[in-house]
Amino acid sequence: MSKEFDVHRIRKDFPILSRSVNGHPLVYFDNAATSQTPQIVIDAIVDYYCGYNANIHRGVHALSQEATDAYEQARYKVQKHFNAKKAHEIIFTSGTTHGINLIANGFESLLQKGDELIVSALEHHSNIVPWQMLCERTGAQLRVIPMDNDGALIMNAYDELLSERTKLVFTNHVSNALGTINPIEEIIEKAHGVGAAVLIDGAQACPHIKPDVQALDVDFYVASAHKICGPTGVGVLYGKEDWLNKLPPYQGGGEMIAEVTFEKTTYADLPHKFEAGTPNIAGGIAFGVALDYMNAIGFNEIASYEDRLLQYATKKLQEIDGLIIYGTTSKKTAVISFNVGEVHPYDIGTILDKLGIAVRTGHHCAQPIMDFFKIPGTIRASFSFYNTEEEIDVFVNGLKRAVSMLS
Ligand code: C6P
Repeated sequence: MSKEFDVHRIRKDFPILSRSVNGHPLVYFDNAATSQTPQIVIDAIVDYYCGYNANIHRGVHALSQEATDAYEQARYKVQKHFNAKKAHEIIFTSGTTHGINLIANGFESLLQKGDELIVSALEHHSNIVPWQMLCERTGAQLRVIPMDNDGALIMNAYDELLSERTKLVFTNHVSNALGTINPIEEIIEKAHGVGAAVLIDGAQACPHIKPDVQALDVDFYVASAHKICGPTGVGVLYGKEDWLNKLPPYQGGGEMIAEVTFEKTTYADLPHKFEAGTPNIAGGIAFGVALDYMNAIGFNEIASYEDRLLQYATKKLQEIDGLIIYGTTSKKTAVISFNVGEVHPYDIGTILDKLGIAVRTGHHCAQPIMDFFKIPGTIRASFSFYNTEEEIDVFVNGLKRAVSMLS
């Protein structure tokens, strides 16, 4: 039975959506940068600090037990959401960037000169720079899967890059700058064919798609809670148990040890081996609540509603003279990156802001994509399930106004 998608009811869950900006009702189209937070998630954070704020895994007292239970319950929720086989394959991180750096650091001891790592041309800097740093330390080489003019990866070129020298392949599931959904099933299967491991950056996929890490057979999958209606400063690294056992810890400190003497330290079992220090306890608990919230709406319902917004906005934007959309594959999430004639994206973004409309302008931390299209940046409108067609009308009218002022 399909559930009714009532966007006006959903919007009431998000207190921020009723505010004004510069005298206009807020139109928030910067969801790819960070999503807004429903009251139920905000309440989970307040409840923690008001009711059972304590450090976890450490105290015998009641508050510590309650906080530990809630935090570990959140880990089960994340496990279930991503369909990980075991709860200890879920490592809480501070976000996608942290998860990628953790794995890049771990691979240092497994790589040698002449090994190759394959990255896609569609990456956010978070999934480029940590690997470049790793290559500098190990002498491994970074190879790049190119993209075409629609912003899709050229899979024949990927086939040619793969060899027995390939140790690791990493790509995003969805591009933040263009919205392209990458064929990660094929990428993973082919990488495994040459014995390479795969890390998928799910930062932009998880707001729209529910990934099944077992069905994907992916080795590592990373995401950030703040893009999935959760708080900032918390994220998830899923890793297959065998891989996580093979990799060394990332940071040393409290909680990640079994025994410490001045002569030798032994490490805790998973997941604690990768969770040194006091974590973002309220954040982890609230992340679990955010996943509950989104699952109650339903990811199929979210994806099909957002696709409707994408089609509506694309059609409306294409009516504007000189507007070029970057990222035109049929498989994309609700992200539209564009420019209008020679007008600088920043100038358009500034006028839209005066009208209460939030979009992102610039290179979106994906400079190689901008270099490919030979542009300094784009205007990026990214939609969420709580946006409406009426908001798209306001945005398109504002954009027309901005363009006529600037041309
Ligand atoms: N992209 C955007 O506006 P963190 O900052 O660690 O939560 O996420 C980093 C990151 C990694 N990969 C992808 C594909 C991303 O989109 C992001 C974050 C935001 O596009 C902020 S730069």
